[in-house]
Amino acid sequence: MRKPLIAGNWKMNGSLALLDSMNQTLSSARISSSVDVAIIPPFTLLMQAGKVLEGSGIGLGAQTLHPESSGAYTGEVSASLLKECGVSHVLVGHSERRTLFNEDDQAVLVRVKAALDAGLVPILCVGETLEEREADQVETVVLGQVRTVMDALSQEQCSRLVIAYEPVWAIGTGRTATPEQAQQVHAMIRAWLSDKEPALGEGMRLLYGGSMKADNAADLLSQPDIDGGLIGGASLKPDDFIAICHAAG
Ligand code: 3PY
Repeated sequence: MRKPLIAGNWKMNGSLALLDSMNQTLSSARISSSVDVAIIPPFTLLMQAGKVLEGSGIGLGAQTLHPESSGAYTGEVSASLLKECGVSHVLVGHSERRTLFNEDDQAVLVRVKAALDAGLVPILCVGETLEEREADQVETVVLGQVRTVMDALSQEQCSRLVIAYEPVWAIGTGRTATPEQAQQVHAMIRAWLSDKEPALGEGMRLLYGGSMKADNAADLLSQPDIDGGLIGGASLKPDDFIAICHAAG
């Protein structure tokens, strides 16, 4: 059985005040122990988040990392610096990083490797644009993104990854994939993983991301190959985020 993971990607949003209210809401929410929960705030909140969440069982994620462990990379943050804040997870290859910051598959791969080397759990984000979907290229694009990373890793490394399928056309647009559309792509990714190694297909958590909200979470999460969610806007509203966590468990 795969334990669902609900992770809230705050993007360039949030504040110390939101961190406090999220922490209070999460700690009084009685979230089932059968669900893993993580919040992914901006870099500047990580140190404080690490302190506030210590011992709570809530995971802490970062939104990206630099592949080198240290050096003259003004403005960048390495895996070891993230770990000092108490970070356990890191997003890699979010579509906003791929498009706005020109991170191609190779840039994604080196970041996944750096995260794994440091003992962080990379959440590898993959997904197609609307044009690619309309041109019938979902399989080529999504499996291409998965393959570039997975084929360059050992089986043990692959087993430490989480994959998030986030159709680009559903990110920040309010449009959501239907449960059937999402399930279809998740099943395709899982079939590819199983083909590579049955235990990988069986064990890997595949999250859905792209406008998952309190009112559509239950339907998406009830799909057999959807093992959680990477939540955008709704993760900034403590009550909505908790409702999604409850829907997962
Ligand atoms: C969204 O739902 O908008 C996301 O990008 C989650 O990462």
